[in-house]
Amino acid sequence: MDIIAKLGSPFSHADFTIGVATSSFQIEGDGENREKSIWDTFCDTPGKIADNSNGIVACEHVKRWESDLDIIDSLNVDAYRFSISWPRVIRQDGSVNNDGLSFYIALLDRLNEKGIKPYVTLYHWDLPQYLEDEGGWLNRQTAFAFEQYVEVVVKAFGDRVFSYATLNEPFCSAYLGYEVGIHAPGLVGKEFGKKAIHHLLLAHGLGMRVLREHAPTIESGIVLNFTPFYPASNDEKDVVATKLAHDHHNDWYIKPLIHGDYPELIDHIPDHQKPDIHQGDMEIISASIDFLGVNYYTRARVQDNGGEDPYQMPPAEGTETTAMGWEVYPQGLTDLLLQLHRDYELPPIIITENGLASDDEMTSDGHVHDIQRQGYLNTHMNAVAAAMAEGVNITGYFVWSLMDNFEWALGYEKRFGILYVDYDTQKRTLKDSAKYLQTMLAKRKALNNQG
Ligand code: IFM
Repeated sequence: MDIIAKLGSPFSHADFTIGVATSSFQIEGDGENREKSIWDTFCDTPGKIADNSNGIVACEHVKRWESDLDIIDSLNVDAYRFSISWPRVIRQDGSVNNDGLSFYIALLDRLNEKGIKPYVTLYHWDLPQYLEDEGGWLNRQTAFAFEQYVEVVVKAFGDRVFSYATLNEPFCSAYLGYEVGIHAPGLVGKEFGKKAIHHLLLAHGLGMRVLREHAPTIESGIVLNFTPFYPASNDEKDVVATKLAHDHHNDWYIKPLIHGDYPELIDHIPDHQKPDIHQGDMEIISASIDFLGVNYYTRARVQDNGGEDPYQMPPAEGTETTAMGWEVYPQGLTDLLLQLHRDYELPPIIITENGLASDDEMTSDGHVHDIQRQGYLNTHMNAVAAAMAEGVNITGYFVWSLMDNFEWALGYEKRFGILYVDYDTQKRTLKDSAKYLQTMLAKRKALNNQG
């Protein structure tokens, strides 16, 4: 039975928010009318993007936003989560790009007219290149530049926004971008990741201060991605390695926000890898948030590796995987939510991203039968409901993604959308998963109108 339509399921209640999500660089295009971001530079660097593509055109969302919003409306969702492009709003000389702001204001106004709640993310990885030229997230000043940018945006948007997230997945910005280098700006070195994350978290805290001052009635928080880790065997070494992976990849990001300190591990990492923590930083970072956004895709198994890199994560074998090679493991989402609930006293949780990439193809009669995605969404919504039944306070669920888009270092080869995008014509087609969601949400509306 489909979770949304099931009577008594938390997903059937009108006050549980169900939405779809995107981000600026991945869909907007219109690259000529904004400053360059670190992703433009990364795309221009040979060998960084699998299909040598870039975000200059992407899904032409800036051009097509009105028809895109009509499609969102037709899906019967409660909310649309999208991000603001910092380089579209603040120019290199520090002046405000009013055309950029106007684009978002028109989008927000239309969403409100349609009764779709706008969930705005202020930073989804597209740092202005002019800030990277000054050191990017390795430069403490970038956090203060973020604070100023947030003030401009929040004042301009007024009460049009339902929910603000400061950052999306700072793990990816810091670790993938500044430690292993597979994301922009592409730096490699253990000495960078933890310094970058400290400045990102500081930016979050400073951004929260601005939000509290200028948007005190709008719910505000942050979005983190998590991977639940499981030992690859019962061997004590694998169990220890699993805890280490959890500390590095999960706790390093949430503990400072909730407890105001980094995991104990910080005492054991070499000095040159440690973040530069100033007095008062941890108080700023750990100021209260109204919600925690949780992004979940898959789990990982961990094996002790003996050497300098103390653990490794063998690829999934013999289980269902997605086009990303990620294991389909809905139980991991329940386990993760229960673990977070046990380990921290948290504000309400919103599942801000969940979904999968599949090798979708359009049939000759114009359909996209993305069966795996339908199953994935249903089992993962059930996994959320299972955690709620155990007492975890979860108030919403967003599908990643509304439409196929630029999947970062993998370019346009991986399709995460519930809308199929033909990149030659920019035509959007509802995949079967979108129709499935649309029908379920229509039933839900009917159910709630009866009640
Ligand atoms: O496409 C990304 C998104 O930008 C951030 N979260 C994970 C998604 C899938 O990789």
